[in-house]
Amino acid sequence: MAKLPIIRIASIIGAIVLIYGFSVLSRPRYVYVDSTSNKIIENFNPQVAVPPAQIPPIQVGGDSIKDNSKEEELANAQIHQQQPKIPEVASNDPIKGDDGLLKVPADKSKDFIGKDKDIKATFVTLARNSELFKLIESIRSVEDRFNRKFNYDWVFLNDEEFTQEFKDLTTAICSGKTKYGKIPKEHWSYPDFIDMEKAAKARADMKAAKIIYGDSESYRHMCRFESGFFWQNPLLDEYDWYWRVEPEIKIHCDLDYDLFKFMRDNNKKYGFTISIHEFSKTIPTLWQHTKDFINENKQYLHPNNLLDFISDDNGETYNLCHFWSNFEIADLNFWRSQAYRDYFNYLDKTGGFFYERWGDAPIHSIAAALFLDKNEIHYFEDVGYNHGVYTQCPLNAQYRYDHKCHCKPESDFTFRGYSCGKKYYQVMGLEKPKEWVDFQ
Ligand SMILES: Nc1nc2c(ncn2[C@@H]2O[C@H](COP(=O)(O)OP(=O)(O)O)[C@@H](O)[C@H]2O)c(=O)[nH]1
Ligand SMILES: [Mg+2]
Repeated sequence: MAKLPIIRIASIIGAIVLIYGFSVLSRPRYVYVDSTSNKIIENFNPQVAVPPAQIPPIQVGGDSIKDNSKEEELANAQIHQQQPKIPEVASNDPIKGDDGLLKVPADKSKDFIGKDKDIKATFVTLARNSELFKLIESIRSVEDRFNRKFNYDWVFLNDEEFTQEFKDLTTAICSGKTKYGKIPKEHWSYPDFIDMEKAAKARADMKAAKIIYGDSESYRHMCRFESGFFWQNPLLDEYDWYWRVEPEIKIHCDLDYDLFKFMRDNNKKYGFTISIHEFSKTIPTLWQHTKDFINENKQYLHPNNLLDFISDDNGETYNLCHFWSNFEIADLNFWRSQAYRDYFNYLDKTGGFFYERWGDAPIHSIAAALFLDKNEIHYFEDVGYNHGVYTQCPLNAQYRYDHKCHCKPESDFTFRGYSCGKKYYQVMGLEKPKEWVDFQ
């Protein structure tokens, strides 16, 4: 009679042992490959090796300017707490400390260098509320590849009020301070000297001619704003440098150095990633007006200018080459200069933003090419950048591996027909990357 409970207990214990054994055997096995050495780390335990970060909750909403100096302080404290003694080692072997945990190899320490406090720089984005989710991906890309290491501020501008959702989400994702500005009416409307009928007719004609954005009024306000007013916005007053970011852009490679510091230390004033030809039908009279302006203001033409990049006949005609302005890293003080102010005001008075469809890219580029020393212009060949159908992808394979680029070299536009990359290399006397012949 006593046998039955014993058998019952034994079979329950047996079942428990079986279930436990099965669960141990069926547990997922982690295979950890150290990203620096590419070696498999035996017996890696992710729960021990990667302590979860104690991220303080981010307060969003409320003020249109986020003051996250406290967050910066906390983040710095965490970084130093988590990476207290980064061992200086030359070997590629995975490093284990006394506690047996993996340590960050020495060359990774540059991930935490932080920004130079003397550099007054910000990102700047003009966007509509409706573009929030396309923009978020762009910001994520810029933050992951660059700004999480530097925490520069971000200024957002819009011709309408930003929604709370826009402010909350962008503030949550940006590592620096975020600021939001509504563009004043006088920066985004028709000036009183514009003949509205003439402008409407121009739009109708350009629509009939199937010119891209030919009938758009908002696109024209946008181009005029980006040419003459974004740098006048009070939110940018405290900065010397900006990096322009638009929705639907990607950064393809890790940027392990401070691009703003590079600009400052190397005396650069305008940086770009892609150059391209403009649609001539959008700017029929822009070059003539530019020549007229220069004739009246010869003092602004820099003796060591880059005219040969934008003209093949020493200034007689414009060859349509320009820097693609959806990516720009530049010195705000260049746009604030008398030369550029006078040039913009001169162009604006002609009405060409509305009677034609002048883009801010050719205007910025012509000004940079004529008023700057050509050595003050910098081609960022190492960024890896995409907007729409055009991509810059570093052609050197070792560079791409070292910087974890995720672009296909076949997609690189730099040396293709419609690009102005070849022209730029030639005019600057630069040596093209040796791989270029395979990607033209
Ligand atoms: N707030 C606002 N931003 C605009 C407007 N039109 C264009 N933009 C922004 O201006 C930039 C260029 O516009 P986009 O449509 O991308 O022009 P594309 O790149 O030349 O095709 C982007 O950052 C847009 O978000 C507008 O009407 N209002
Ligand atoms: Mg765009």
